[in-house]
Amino acid sequence: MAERFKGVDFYNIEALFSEEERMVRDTVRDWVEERVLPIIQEAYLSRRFPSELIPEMAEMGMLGANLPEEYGCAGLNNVAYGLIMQELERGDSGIRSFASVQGALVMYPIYRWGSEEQKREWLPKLARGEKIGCFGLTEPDYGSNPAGMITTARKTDGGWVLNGAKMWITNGSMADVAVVWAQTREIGDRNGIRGFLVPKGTPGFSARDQKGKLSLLASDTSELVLQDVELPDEALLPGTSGLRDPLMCLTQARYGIAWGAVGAAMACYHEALSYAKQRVMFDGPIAGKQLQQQRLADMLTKITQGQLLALQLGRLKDRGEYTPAQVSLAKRANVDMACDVAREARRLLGANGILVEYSAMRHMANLESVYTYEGTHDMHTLILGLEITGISAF
Ligand code: TGC
Ligand code: FAD
Repeated sequence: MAERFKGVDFYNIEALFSEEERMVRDTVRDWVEERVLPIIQEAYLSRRFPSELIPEMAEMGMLGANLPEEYGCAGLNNVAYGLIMQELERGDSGIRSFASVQGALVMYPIYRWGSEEQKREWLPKLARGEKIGCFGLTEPDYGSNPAGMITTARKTDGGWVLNGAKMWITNGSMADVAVVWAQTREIGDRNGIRGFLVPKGTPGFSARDQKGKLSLLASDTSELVLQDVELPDEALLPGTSGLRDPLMCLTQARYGIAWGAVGAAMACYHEALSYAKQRVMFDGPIAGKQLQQQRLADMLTKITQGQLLALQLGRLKDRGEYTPAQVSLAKRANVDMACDVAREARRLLGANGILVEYSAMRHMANLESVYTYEGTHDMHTLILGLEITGISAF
C-alpha cells in the first residue's frame, strides 16, 4: 500500500475529533488512496464515472451515512459524514458529487417526506448501492431561481402527469429513480411545488448525457425529459408541499460540499508542497524560494480556516443549532478557498501543472462546477446579504 496520506493539520484539529470520527476518516482516506487515486486519471480522460466503485462505497457505509440505521444507513454524526465528503473529494469532486446526490438529495428527501412504504422500499437499496438516484430541480430556464420552474404535475384520477425538462442532473443517466420537483399551482396548491419519485423506464421519461463538459469529467451529468409521464399516487413524496422542501435538501448537500472542498484543497496543497521540495531551479528547490513559500503559506492559512469552519458547522449541525445561512457561508467560503488553492498549486507546478498525472488542474476544473452548483457563489453572497441586512437583493 502507498504511504498513508497524513492530511494537512496545522492547528491540531485532529484533537477535536472523536475516535469514531477519526476512524471513519482514516478508513475512507485509505480507500481513496487505494481505489480512487489509481484510476481517476483514466476515468477523467475517458469522461466516465467509475461506477465500479459504488458497491465498495456502499459496503463501507458512505451512502446516506448520516441517516438512521433502521433504514440500512450507517447512522453517523454529521462531522463523520463531513469527513467522508472531505476524503472523497480529495480523490475527485465527481466521486463526492455522486455520494452527495445519492445521500443528501435522494435518500434525505425520501427519509424526510416519504411514506413509510417508500422509505422501506427505497432507502435500504439506495444505501446498498443497488439503486442509484438523481435529483431534478434545475431547469433550462430556471437555475438560480427554481421558484419559477415550469415542469408541471397535473392531478388525474388516481395519479399524476408530469411534463417538463430538468437540466444538469448529476447521476441522471445512470439513475434508477429520479426525485423530480414539479409545480402544482394549477391544482390550487398554496406553495405549489411537490416532489415525485420517477423510476427509470417510466414511459415518457428519458435521460440524455450532457455533452461537451470541461469540468467534472468523471461524473454523470444529464438532461431529464418528462413528456406526459403518468405516475400513480404512490409516486408523490406525500410530505412535500413547497419550494422549502427542495431547498432543505440543498442545505444538506451544501453542508457536505463545505467539507468536500477542504479535501480538494488539501490534495492540491500536498501535491504542491512535495513538488516544490523536489523541483530544482536556479540551483535550489523551488520550496526555498520566497515567492513559492508565500504561495504555500497562503494555501495553508486558507485550508486551516476552511477546516475550522467546516468542523464548527458540523458541531452546530449535530446539536441541531445550525441555520441555512451558516451553511451558505461555509459553502461559499470553502469552495472559493479551494478554487484559489487549486489554481495556485497548478501555477506552482509550472508546465507539469497542466498534466493529468498531477491532480491540481483536474481539481481546479472540477471546482468551477462546485462553485456553480448547489447555489452559485453569487447566490450565496445574496443569501448572506439578505441575512445581514434583511433586504433581498436577488
Ligand atoms: P424563499 O422565499 O427564500 O424560500 C422559500 C422557503 O424556503 C425556505 N428556505 C430554505 N429552507 C431550508 N434551506 C434553505 N437553504 C432555504 N432557503 C430558503 C424559506 O425560509 C422559505 O420558507 P417558508 O416556510 O417561508 O416557505 O425562496 P426564493 O424563491 O426567494 O429563493 C431563494 C434562493 C434564491 C435562495 C433559492 O432559490 C436558491 O437557493 N437558489 C439556488 C438554486 C440552487 O442552489 N440550485 C441547486 C440545484 S441542485 C444541484 O446543484 C446539485 S449539484 C449536486 C452535486 O453534484 O453535488
Ligand atoms: P444562472 O442561474 O443562469 O446564473 C448565471 C449567472 O448569473 C451566474 O453567475 C449567477 O450567479 C448569476 N445570477 C443569477 N441570479 C442572479 C441575481 N439575482 N443577481 C446577481 N447574479 C445572478 N441541478 C440539479 O437540480 N441537480 C443536479 O444534480 C445538478 N447537478 C449539477 C452538476 C453540474 C456539473 C453542474 C454544472 C450543475 C448542476 N446542477 C444541478 C445545476 C446547478 O445547480 C445550476 O447550474 C446552478 O444552480 C446555477 O444555475 P444556472 O446554471 O442556470 O445559472
